[in-house]
Amino acid sequence: MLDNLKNSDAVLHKYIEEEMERQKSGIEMIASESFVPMEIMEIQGSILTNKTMEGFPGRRYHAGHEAIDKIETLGIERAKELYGADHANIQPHSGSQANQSVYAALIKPGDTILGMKLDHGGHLTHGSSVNFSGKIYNSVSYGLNSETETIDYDEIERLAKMHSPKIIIAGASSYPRFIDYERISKIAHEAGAYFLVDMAHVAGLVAAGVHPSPVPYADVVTGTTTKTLAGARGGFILCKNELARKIDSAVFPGVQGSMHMHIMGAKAFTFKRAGTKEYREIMEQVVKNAKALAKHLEGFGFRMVTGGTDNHLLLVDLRPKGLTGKQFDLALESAGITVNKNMIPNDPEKPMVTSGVRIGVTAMTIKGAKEEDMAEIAGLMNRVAENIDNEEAIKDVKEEAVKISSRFPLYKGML
Ligand code: DSN
Repeated sequence: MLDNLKNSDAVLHKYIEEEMERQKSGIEMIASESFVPMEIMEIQGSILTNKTMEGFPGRRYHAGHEAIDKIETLGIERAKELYGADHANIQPHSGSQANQSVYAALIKPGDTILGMKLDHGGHLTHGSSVNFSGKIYNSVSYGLNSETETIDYDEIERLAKMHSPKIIIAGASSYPRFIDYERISKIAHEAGAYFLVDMAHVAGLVAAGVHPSPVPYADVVTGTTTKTLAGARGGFILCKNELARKIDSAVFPGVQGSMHMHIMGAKAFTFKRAGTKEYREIMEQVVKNAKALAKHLEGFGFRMVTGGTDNHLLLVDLRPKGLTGKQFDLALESAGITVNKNMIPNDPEKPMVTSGVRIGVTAMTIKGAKEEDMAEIAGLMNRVAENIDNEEAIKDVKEEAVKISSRFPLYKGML
């Protein structure tokens, strides 16, 4: 791998090797990460990267589009079939640009949007004040019920009546439960708002049928092919036929210029793979593993926000263990286990400290980990929590983590 680079840029090659070593030997549990199949790396590293193309199949601005049109059409048709959607746009470079395009298509600067608070599990692009979505639009936010720690649907209804938003957004980056799309859809439509679901985190689970689909209820659904879909690094948009032209022209020329053809090819493959039995079984195992990890961590005295999980991630309250997210995330990293510190609902700590961590199981499940491996990983996490300042103990945990990881080779033949 990377033999040409090794000869022409040894410094960069070394850094990539370092990262490969980390991915090989560590236990990866960042909830937005996964390991892609070799086909994705082949396509993303293919000659498709050489082609510049704008527009849509049949409406192009550059010559030489015959194969490109076929690839984009293939990806669109596969995305539509996988999710049962009327229309798909697979050009967005990321989930954020997909969301930006939806706002550009449906509303005007200054209009009101209603999304989930970032510190309750939402996303930057759902109206955060530090993001374009909170600067260009008038952003109102809903949160979680303080007792159940699940989405406060009554609050969404109250805020929708009070503020008459033009778009209501559902979807989250650190919410471990199913979302009642049907209920929010009713609230949105009664308020005269569009209903946008950003399913980036759960797109793979939805494709596999192990998570409810928002497609029947939402006017527009955005997603990424990156996270649980475990494929190309980019975004996509699904919508009803009547919004198709608005969405397409918001993506191009509204928000983006030329497409990333190597990524688009990889998206076409991602949507095909996500329809297979093999992929469905991996997603089923993802959910089993997340539930198993939650149960074992609870056994060690960690508190699961919402009491557990329905999807690929856990949000863990570390206060019963006397730790902050920052302390635990750093100590776990030293022990070869990668998670991220994360705000929990009504977190007393600052965002750079936090009282929690978010743990995802997609990446390790794709490598082949099962429930019994989750039990071992929970045990290692607890040893780190109990020995937070003990370098020797953390070194011992790292040795165990490397042993677990070595049972699940990253890519056959590459390592
Ligand atoms: N939203 C970020 C995350 O969930 O980690 C990146 O997708």
